Formats: sequence, C-alpha cells, structure tokens
Amino acid sequence: VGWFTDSMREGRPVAVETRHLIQETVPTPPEGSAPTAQAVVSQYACQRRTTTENNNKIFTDAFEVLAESYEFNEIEGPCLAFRRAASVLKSLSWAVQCLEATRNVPCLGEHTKAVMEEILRYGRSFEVEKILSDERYRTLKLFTSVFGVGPKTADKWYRGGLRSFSDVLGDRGIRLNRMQQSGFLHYGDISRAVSKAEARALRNIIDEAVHAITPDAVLALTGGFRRGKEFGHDVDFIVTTPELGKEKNLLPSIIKRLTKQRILLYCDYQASTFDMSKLPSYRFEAMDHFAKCFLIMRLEGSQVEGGLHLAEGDSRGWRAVRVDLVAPPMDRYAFALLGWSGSRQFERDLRRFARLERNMLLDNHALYDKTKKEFLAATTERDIFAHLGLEYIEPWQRNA
Ligand code: DCT
Ligand code: MG
Repeated sequence: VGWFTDSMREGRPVAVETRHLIQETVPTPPEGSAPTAQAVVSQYACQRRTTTENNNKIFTDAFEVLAESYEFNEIEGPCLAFRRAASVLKSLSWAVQCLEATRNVPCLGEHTKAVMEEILRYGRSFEVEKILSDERYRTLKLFTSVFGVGPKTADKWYRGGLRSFSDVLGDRGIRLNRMQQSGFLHYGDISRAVSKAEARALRNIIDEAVHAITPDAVLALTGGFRRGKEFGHDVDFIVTTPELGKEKNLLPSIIKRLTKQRILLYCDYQASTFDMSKLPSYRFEAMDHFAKCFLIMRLEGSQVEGGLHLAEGDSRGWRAVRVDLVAPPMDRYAFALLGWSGSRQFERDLRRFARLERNMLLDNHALYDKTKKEFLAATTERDIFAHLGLEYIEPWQRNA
C-alpha cells in the first residue's frame, strides 16, 4: 500500500497520512481467511469508528482483566498497553481468527500477541485465569465495586487482612465515609446495570426538574447512553443555561427540588472551581472543574417503560440508580459534552492526538493551540473535531 510510510511502521506520529484511514475504509476480510492488502488502522481511537458491536470480545475481555490487574499493582505502562490493544480490537469490523490477520493493526505488542495466541489456540488465557483466581485481585475487584471505594482504600483494607464485605463492615477500626456508607447500603441496586429505559425515565425526571427551575435550560444525556449503550453503571447528564453565570445556581436548585420530591437517596455536590484564567491545564487526565453532583436516585417502576431492570423475583417497585450531573457554563458546553460523552479511551486518545499531532491541549474545558498561543472557540463538538483536523465521529462511534 503506497501510503504505508516508514514513520507509520515505526509508530512515529503521523499527522496527515492517517486522517483518512478511519475504520469506515477498512475492508472486511472474507470469512475465515487472513486479509491480504488490508488498510492500516490508526493508533488513535479518535481516528477510528467504534460501535457497541464488539467482534473481538474474547480478546478484549482478557485484556481488560490484565489492564486492571496492572492498575491494581500501579504498573502504568502495561496497563495502558492492554487498554489500547482492547480499544483497537473493538474497532475492527471483523473477528481476529489468526495473528497474521493483525499485521496492519497497531497497538499490539509482544505480550498482547502472546495472550491472543493462547486464546486462539486454547480458547482461554492461562495468565488471565491465574489473575482471576488470585486472592488479591479478587478482593480488590470486590472492594472497588462499592461506590466510594477506590483502589487505594481497597488495597489498605486488603493489607489489613480484610477479604469480604462482612470483614469490612465488622471491623471496628474502619470508619466509612458518607459515600461508602451509601455505597454499601444500596450495593445490590447500584452494582446492577442501569437499562436504557431506566436512563430515559431519569432523563424525564431531571428534565422536568430543570425546566421547572429554568425554562430555557439545556439538558443533555452523556456518557455511555449517549454512545448508544444498552446498559451502564450510571446515568450521566450535562445541564446548563444560555445565560452565563446563571448555571451556578442550577445544581443547588435541582438538588433542592429532588430532595423535596424525596427521590434523592444520596447527594455529593461539588461547587465549581472553574477559572478560565488558570487554563490551559497541563495536568493530564485531571478531573474537570465544573460544578457537579454525584447522586443516588430513587426510581419508581411505574416511571419506566417496560418496568425496572431488577433481579428475578424482586418485586419492590423501585430501585436505586447512580446519576451524575455536571453544570458547565454555556461557553464551555461543547468541550464538556465531548469530554463527558467518553469513552475514556476515546477521550485519552483525543487528548494524545491533540498534543502529539497538533501541538494543542484539549480537556473538558477548552482547546488551546500552543503554536498560535490561543484558545480555539467551539459551540459544537463538530467545531472541536474541525479545529483538530479530524473527521467527525458520531457519539455512537466513540465506544473505543
Ligand atoms: N469523565 C470525565 N471526567 C470524570 C469522569 C468521567 O471526563 N471525572 C468522562 C469519561 C467518560 C464519561 O465521562 C462518563 O463516565 P462514566 O460514567 O464512568 O463512563 P461511561 O462511559 O458512561 O460508562 P458506564 O456505562 O459504565 O457508566
Ligand atoms: Mg456513565
């Protein structure tokens, strides 16, 4: 293939060449055969189109276990490598059936390929199975599944000899914070996936509340549900108002209203610390500074089309759901929407692409051109993709 340059082979940044090489142009190889003259796939998730249809789940599930295990051990390099490998395989319109077929697929290193080889040959990876039966991995996985418990706390509990929830709850030396208390209290519900119908019902509730407060408010569903996922671990929304500054009162007013309706089971409100004069931020992957709240809401079955997504035999008529609300000022809306729509890997690669290929800094607040030394304005996500010289990727194609 003519445009397969040396810089691509060596994995050096390629600015112009990869622009048109997104997923759409990658042909599907014939069933069961290795593709021959197959197009090169971009190393950046933001130059690939990744739907929720994953043709390589057997590999990506394994990579995610490995990545998480490295994360628990704070080994960043291999963790990121497996996340990138999983992401690139998710974008393929075909199932990998032999390693030779991945010749033009980037981000697959030696270790990754060895795992794939094992899975292709035996149907499973022994390294992954070893991790899945490892006591520390299992315990950290269990503890971090509680809302409010991160890897640090989980590891501290593990080192303290705790192995189960009853160990934690029975330990007199542990003082759970408010978030963790709610996490344990509603564990059954919030560890259970939220359905699309439940997300829609919550959208209606928030929509009613927001518009009762500010008739011209803007509400957008973001996160996994905006990307077309059928299920999620929470429901994410962005709320704002066209009038700059007015968004400051929005979340407190919504919280007040939901509290009055007695449907707020937990609320952690964080006021805005956003300050345009402190941008651009060089801190990578830092949490954004917009006002936000992490909620647990009570959702009635009668409000959900087709009923609640509950366990067999559960006839309570309501469930608890995790909801995140973010309230950026309107002039930051496009950046916040792009950032909160995810996926995490898509966001990471957008930022990495901006930095390495365009000498720009992108985060949830702004896009800064380091060459021109200026901020680039955007009112839509399309504006941001255009500034970056990227083809627009629809939200449902961002499941990297
Ligand atoms: N995000 C962000 N800053 C944070 C947290 C999240 O920019 N501090 C972005 C990344 C993805 C998106 O917001 C939504 O986050 P999640 O709800 O964790 O992910 P999701 O893609 O919605 O997945 P899930 O379906 O599990 O909720
Ligand atoms: Mg989410």
